[in-house]
Amino acid sequence: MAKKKRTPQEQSADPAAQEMIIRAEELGIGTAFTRADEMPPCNIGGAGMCCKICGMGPCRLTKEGQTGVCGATIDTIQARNLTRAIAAGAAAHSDHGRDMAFTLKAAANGEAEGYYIRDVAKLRNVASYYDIEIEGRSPEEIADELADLYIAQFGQQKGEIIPAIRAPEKRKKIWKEQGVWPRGIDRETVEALHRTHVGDDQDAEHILQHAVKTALADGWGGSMIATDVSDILFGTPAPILGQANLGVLKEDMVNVVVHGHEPTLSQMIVAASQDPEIIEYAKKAGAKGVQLSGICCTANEILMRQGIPAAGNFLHQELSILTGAVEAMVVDVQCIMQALVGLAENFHTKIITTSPKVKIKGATHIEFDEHKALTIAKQILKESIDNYKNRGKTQIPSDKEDLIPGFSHEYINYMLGGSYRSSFRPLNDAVMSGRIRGVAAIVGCNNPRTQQDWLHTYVTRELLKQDVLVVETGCGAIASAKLGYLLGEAGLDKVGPGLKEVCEAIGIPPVLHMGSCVDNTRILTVLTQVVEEGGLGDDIDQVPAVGLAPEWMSEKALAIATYCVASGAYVIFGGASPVSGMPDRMSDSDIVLKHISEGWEEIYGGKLEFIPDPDEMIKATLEHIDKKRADLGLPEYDPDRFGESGDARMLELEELPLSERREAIYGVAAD
Ligand code: SF4
Ligand code: MSK
Repeated sequence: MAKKKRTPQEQSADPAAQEMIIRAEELGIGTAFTRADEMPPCNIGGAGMCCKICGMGPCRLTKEGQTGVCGATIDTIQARNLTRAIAAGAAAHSDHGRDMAFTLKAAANGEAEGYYIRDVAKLRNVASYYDIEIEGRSPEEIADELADLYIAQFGQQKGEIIPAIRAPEKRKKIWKEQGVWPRGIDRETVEALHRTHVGDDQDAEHILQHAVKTALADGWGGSMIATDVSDILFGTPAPILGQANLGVLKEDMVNVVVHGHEPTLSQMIVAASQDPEIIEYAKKAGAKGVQLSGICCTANEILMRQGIPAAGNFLHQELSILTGAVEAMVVDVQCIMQALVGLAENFHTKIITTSPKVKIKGATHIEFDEHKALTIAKQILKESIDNYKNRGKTQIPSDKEDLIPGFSHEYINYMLGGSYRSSFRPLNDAVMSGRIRGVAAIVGCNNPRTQQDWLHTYVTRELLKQDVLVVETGCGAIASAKLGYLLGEAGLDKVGPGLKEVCEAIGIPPVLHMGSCVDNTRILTVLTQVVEEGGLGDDIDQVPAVGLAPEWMSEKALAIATYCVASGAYVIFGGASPVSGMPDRMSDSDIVLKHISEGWEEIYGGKLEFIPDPDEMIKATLEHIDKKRADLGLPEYDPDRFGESGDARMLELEELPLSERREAIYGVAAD
């Protein structure tokens, strides 16, 4: 089959990315976009039909009724492959959560340089979930006990992980009945690997039941711990002005790009970059200062708390180096391409690895240690500044957009009712009246096999027109930011009439940026609070809401999807299904596909489907939302009922002569 080379416009919807893809081509440098074109995906492995878990294989099951050397059937192999991917994703999130809990412990005991309990209110709130005594105790005492409790969740052997008590009552009952309430975070991940070893669990549905348990250990365990502790140590996000895209890089400053996921070091680099000693050091090197920016979810962590600009999402990691203006890219864990080191050799950029878990051959390793974090952050910045003199020819795209990130569930609660009446009531009421048709969480990665950002932003745009309120996290949120959907009123001309009224009344953008990919737990919390508020059912599966990941690529995305489904959500992924099989050749290959959709829906009320066509994705989303509305007895969605109130109506009325205004408002002519 001839390889198809796409144009830069086909590879990315983002003009800044297109500019850098052209530059790469001119310089003869390959990127993920060109590598994706040169290497079509393997249609056997891609469809989940290859098993390589033992030395008798790899076994590729491409014929009807064929089994592996050991006799494993296609459904066993697909279930094992999917479960292993979910376990890897859950491990990545949860190990991040574990490190955050250790940092909290160190901060509580004064052993972590530069860290302290920044958000005492969140600490007290979280501690009170678990009946940790808060009255009369210092924040450090409470944090120390909370850290111990959280650290214990990872190695717990029996019982139930404790953060999951925050789920709705009905949901917890389902988990207990199904035996999927995780016992300990590490235990479920280890058991997932054990069960999928050669010669172990060989009943697809039974394997997938454990996949659910492992994913729940992530969503209601490791990830939830990561989000809680990040907020306690660095502050719960609230709206703040930021910017996104490669145009945030500065010609006259030392550009340091932080990339990965963990906020621990990046937060310290933020602090160090504002230190007079570092600014002075940069000036001596001939720069105006240090311009910090982020890629991927490290970007989201510092964007939503300090307003530090995001240079871009997953596929911007190579493109930012192609500007020639990046002195150092500092990486921690997850979603870091090995290609960065080879690419950086064409420029002066230093790739600095910092995690004890991640080294890349050819990169500079400066290991992070939370006990001397500020010292290490300054060392990294000084090395970056020293590299400024080596900068060659640069080309920084001018594209950048303003955005307002920082919609934590705490802030959403507050914004709907203010300090004294904070509640989800106005949101529930807006959904119940039909002003908001439903809610879509559009999350996840970029994938160079699709046009970067296009699928994500197309689905977002079309759902907004249908009065669907959109919440976003991860690289998807940065995609929307780059298109200007996350900026208050700027996006309101693109949304349906009812949603517009709500956004105008509350003063919010129609797309709410809720954080990094580990922060999808904030969406679980919002859904739980919506249920607790009343009027939209008594469990998450009754809420008119859908989760979408149009451009997913990571194993973490599969873990997120699975814990959302087990929490009651309908989740739609774009792109290729990792368990699709080849239906034209294998009639029995859809057992796993059916189980994660119809099977899980029967058990958990949520289902996971892979729908590559964006219009079909939108159709399925709206049908699901409308069905949930009908099941709740809510009025059928009707866009014509709204749009005649709010700011837009006020502006129209102001245009009228005074004599006509009264009639327009009250239907009664002026005397
Ligand atoms: Fe083949 Fe079975 Fe080994 Fe898998 S476990 S590689 S199907 S022999
Ligand atoms: S970084 S997991 S590409 S969202 Fe969280 Fe982005 Fe996906 Fe990585």
